[in-house]
Amino acid sequence: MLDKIVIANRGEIALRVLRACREMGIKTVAVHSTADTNLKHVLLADETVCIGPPASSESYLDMPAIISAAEVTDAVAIHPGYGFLSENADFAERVESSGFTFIGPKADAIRLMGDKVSAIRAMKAAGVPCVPGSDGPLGDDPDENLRLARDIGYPIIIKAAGGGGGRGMRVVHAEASLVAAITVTKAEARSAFGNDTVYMEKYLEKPRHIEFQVLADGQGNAIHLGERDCSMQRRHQKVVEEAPAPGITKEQRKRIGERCVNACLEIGYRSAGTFEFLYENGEFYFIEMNTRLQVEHPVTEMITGIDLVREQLNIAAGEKLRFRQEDIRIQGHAIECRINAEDAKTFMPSPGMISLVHMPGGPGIRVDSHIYTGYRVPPFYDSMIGKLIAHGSSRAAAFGRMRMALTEIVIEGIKTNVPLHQEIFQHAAFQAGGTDIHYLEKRLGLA
Ligand code: MV4
Repeated sequence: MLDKIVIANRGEIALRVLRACREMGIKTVAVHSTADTNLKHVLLADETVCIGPPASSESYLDMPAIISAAEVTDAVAIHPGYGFLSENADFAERVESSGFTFIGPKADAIRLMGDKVSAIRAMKAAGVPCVPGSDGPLGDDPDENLRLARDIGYPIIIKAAGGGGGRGMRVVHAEASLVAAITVTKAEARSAFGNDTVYMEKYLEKPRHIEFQVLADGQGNAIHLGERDCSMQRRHQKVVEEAPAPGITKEQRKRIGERCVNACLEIGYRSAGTFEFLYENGEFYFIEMNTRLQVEHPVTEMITGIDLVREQLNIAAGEKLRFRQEDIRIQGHAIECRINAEDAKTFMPSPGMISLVHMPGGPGIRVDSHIYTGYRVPPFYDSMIGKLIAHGSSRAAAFGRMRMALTEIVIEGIKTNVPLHQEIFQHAAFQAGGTDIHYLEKRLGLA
């Protein structure tokens, strides 16, 4: 097993990784900015290294500083968490060429999936269903692009190959605006990603966002752990996630899950990963793959009983996958609320001193959070301060527990989005299940 690892992240996910390490007897090094000396995992870690000033670009994104921290502490591996450097292929490469293990996929898999055109090409070749589209970069010939869009049928969407997660996209409803839309999206992509490659897809108007969790050991073994529904989102930020996805049958899960597993084997994937799909009219369409652990991984852990971080660490230590597909059983239903330090109505960030915390508990309740009474939420980073997760034998049971937990939770001194969650869990359409990606923004009067 790994002897000592660097946790190259902050907040709740750094604490989540530290807890898995402690349970497994792995020593931990917390690297942190000068604004983060009071983070819970920094206080708990075996060793700490301050890697720079508050700005992420000078700390959590500083590759040499993080690799140096691994060197001076004699760590053997680096866990990137999510965000920051977690999907940076150059970082993964530099970590491994410096003699450390990157707790994630190989750099070439990150690179393949980071370019959305190459990702779709690889997935299509592996038999994963994709959105009808250009099957490659758009060329410069306007007539050819017009012909392509006409064949696909309007509305279509232009996406940047270097984009993803909602950046660098433009919907086109009619032929008259196609050529200009391509020009503008290309220009934006060039300045945002340094890559003006764009591609075209059929625009799905009312899809759900359903993603499949996979685990692979890079030694010829891969499994899927079912799907999550992440449709409850605002401006590409997920608000509530659940697993399994309402209404998805065992047969659909098996069919799509097997495609994802096959794709992992085809590309030699290693570690945890997520295949993102749009789901509309009973069909799944692959859009992107995330080559990291995700924020919402706990809902999958709750319904499968598998600790995804533990498995990432085992795989990074060179062990073979400890489960076969037939070992995976989905038990009940889990929901997660992302708790943010922000105004519940305006969504303005609300950093500052937390004067009081009482976290809910009881059967089926899990809290993944680094906050404590007296903790000061710094203004420099993402506003997510924790996740509240409820598990139950059925979706209704999980909802009941979440509603209970949302009445019990106390966070004082800063504003949080708890009131928003309390409201969402009263929505009849959400209770019925299967609301699409536009539901929340419409309900909030934002769309
Ligand atoms: C789409 C789409 C409709 N049709 N692609 C946005 C984030 C990025 N991961 C892909 N996105 C979308 N791609 C086609 N062909 C609608 C979205 C989309 C979306 C997707 C998932 C979750 C939230 C979303 C919010 C707006 C648009």
